[in-house]
Amino acid sequence: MKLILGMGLTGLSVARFFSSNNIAYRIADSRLSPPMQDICKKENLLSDCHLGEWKESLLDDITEIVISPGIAETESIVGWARLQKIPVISDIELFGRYTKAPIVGITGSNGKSTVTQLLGEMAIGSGKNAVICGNIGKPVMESLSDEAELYVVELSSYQLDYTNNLNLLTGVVTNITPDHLDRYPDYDIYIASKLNLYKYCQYSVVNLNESLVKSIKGDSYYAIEEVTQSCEFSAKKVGGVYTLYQGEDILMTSDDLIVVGRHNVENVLAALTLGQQAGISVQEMIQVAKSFTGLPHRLEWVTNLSGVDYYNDSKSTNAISTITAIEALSDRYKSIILIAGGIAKKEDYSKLFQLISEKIDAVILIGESGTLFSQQINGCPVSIVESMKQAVISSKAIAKEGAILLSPGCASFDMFVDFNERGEVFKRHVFEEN
Ligand code: UMA
Ligand code: ADP
Repeated sequence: MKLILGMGLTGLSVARFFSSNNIAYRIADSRLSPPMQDICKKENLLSDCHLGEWKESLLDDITEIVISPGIAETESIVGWARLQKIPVISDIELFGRYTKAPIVGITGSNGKSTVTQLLGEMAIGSGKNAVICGNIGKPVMESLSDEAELYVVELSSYQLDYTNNLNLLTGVVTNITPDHLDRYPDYDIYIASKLNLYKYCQYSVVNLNESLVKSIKGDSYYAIEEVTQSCEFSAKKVGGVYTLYQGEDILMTSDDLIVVGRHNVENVLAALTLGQQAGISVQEMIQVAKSFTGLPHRLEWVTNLSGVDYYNDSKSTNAISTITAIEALSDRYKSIILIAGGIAKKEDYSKLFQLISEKIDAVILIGESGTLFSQQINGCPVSIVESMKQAVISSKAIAKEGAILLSPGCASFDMFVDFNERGEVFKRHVFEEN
């Protein structure tokens, strides 16, 4: 019998799959009211179910465990399973056993969802029946389809940690910077977790701008500026505009893109390089890249009110993504007001604070990290407010031109359900607080 650990999106998708394929399973969650309990109950998926504190007896008669990515290796149930030598796998490994179409895997500290969505849209635009799934929010076990011609899968390090077997046609680690350090004993283990992706790739795609990745022997490379002969796709910046190349041939410039910033040029190069390995026509990929509007909450342009542009970058949950957002916008605007804060990650924010002092006109802080951040930011006015509404009102009162940027650099759970809600609340107040 199988054991499903976790009754969130992953657990529900695996239970549905086992149930419809007559595979016997037990499902357990260490919370008493897990998020998907009601749906599981309605769909009669709970005939062998345990809620609350883990018990070793959950492992009786179990031959394999499919674990949800949010459950850490340090949980007692994982320890007991290891001692009893019961295999523990991710939904990704399970998915790999049932797929008939090639899989492209995308991981990295930032840019995973953007590259996954863009490549998926490129594949669909070229006429392939492509399925976009994984950590992006659509569990892989709900995405299996006999008609699929390509799976474009976002992979988190948590999912990779419980994956031992997987066949990827191609894959990329977009970049590696400190993140999730509450879950990993140290940064090196997090790095190794990300790089594991390449073990599974038939054709490895490597970003030569990434110092922690570029030593990997790739089959195809991309880079901005650090162009070598081996780079299939590349970009060079002249006078504030990036020109994108395939070999020596010019493909387009950053002015042709709707998404902004160097990081998005990098994301386009990643998608082009993966797409070429997956057999998608470059011309068709370029057409899609030019009309790609990006995902909501990732440096999303919201509106212009009284000459001020508003950007929602709520998905920024670490220092480097806020640094990226500030750098992208400071190419365009002389004045930027930043709304930041939330639950700070276990990482060094000093580079972000330095950049704030150089490029930001004023900072409005929200959330748990407010006081700590305010003590460390120098060189520009800082205020702490109680709510997103207040943050929007305060930023509007200061901004006379330029941009107001929500880019928290922190997790959202102190004030919001998730980054989606944080971004939606921001946008609502932008339009309401006039
Ligand atoms: N649980 C326990 N005990 C624990 C921890 C969790 O029982 O010690 C239970 C919870 O009570 C809950 C279930 O496990 O019922 C939740 O499982 P989960 O946290 O793994 O979340 P899912 O709902 O299954 O969603 C997961 C991903 N979540 C995480 O990795 C934390 C989703 O990524 C992903 O979209 C989804 O699978 C589909 O593949 C979210 C995420 O935040 C968006 N990912 C991280 C990120 O992007 O940085 C990695
Ligand atoms: P992920 O899925 O890895 O979290 P997203 O595409 O959702 O990545 O973007 C998360 C945050 O990182 C957003 O704030 C976004 O603007 C920023 N970002 C996107 N691509 C990159 C990149 N290549 N490098 C650095 N930051 C990026």
